[in-house]
Amino acid sequence: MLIASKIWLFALTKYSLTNNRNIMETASSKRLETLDIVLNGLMRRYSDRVPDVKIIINAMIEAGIVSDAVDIDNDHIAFRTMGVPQLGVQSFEKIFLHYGYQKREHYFFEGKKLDAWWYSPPRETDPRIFVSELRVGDLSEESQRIIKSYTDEVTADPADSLDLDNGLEVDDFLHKPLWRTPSLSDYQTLLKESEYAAWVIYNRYYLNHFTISVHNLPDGYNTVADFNQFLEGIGIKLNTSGGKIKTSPDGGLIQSSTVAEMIEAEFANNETMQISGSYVEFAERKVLPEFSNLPQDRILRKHRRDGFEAANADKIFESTYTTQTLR
Ligand code: OOG
Ligand code: NI
Repeated sequence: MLIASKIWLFALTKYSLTNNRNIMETASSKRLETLDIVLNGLMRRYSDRVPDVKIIINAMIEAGIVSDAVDIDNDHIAFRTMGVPQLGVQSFEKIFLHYGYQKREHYFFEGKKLDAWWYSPPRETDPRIFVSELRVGDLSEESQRIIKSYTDEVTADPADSLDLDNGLEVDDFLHKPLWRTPSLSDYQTLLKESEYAAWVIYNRYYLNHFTISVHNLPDGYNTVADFNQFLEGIGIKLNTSGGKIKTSPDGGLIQSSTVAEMIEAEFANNETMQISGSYVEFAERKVLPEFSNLPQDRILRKHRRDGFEAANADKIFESTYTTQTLR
């Protein structure tokens, strides 16, 4: 009797463990499906807004570098946020943490008054995410007053009332205004002190850039130096801040980016102006020294230099700055 009930208990435990695992697997695959909806929504609107995206992808297909856009590895995507208590990274990250992203290193940009973090993805095929935040409290009284006059319209952390399991709701949230349409004069005042502040007050959570991994492309295109040549050959204007090629001190992360495209911005009272929109980035991640003996066809993402580099990033931010766009 005792033995029989023990067997029963064993069977029952085994059954419920398997069952729990199934439930957990279903929950996480549901979240990944939602993540796909969110990422696809971001990429769709971004490529509509940034003509360079289609120009580059079409030229890559035409040159036989890839046979389809889906063959391009998206190294990372980036967002910008306003560092006020109810918004900023602490709010924004809730979305992607929910889908299984993990928060990694912090970076500090003293001159630009920014903090940033990067997030590693749940799957090898998903882009890393780089999210930065303006240190609003470090700006002048006037800029703080302008920014808060907009961000104070958001009275509670909007991520808390989002249904993160509803991909379309999240997609909508990422592309809807969080505050009233800014006035042109507020935009211009912010622009004088912080180009980043001006960018976020108008562009909000629009995707700031996506990044083509060049190291997996065929020979002749698989370094940033070579890929830059290809880009300039098709008429793409590259960010020159700190030089067209930005290399991390360890030599493992090499980056370049386009200069942001101008968009026709509609400000309050029907005033319009050409302002910076988004841009495209290119990254080459070298195989780490400890994996240098691996054959080429066995090299995965985890064998390459990961993360970001503050000194590279500092210059890449300037892809939307007037020092580059008006050059
Ligand atoms: C982000 C700039 C930094 C990188 O890969 O280091 C960056 C931005 O412009 O918001 O993208
Ligand atoms: Ni980037």
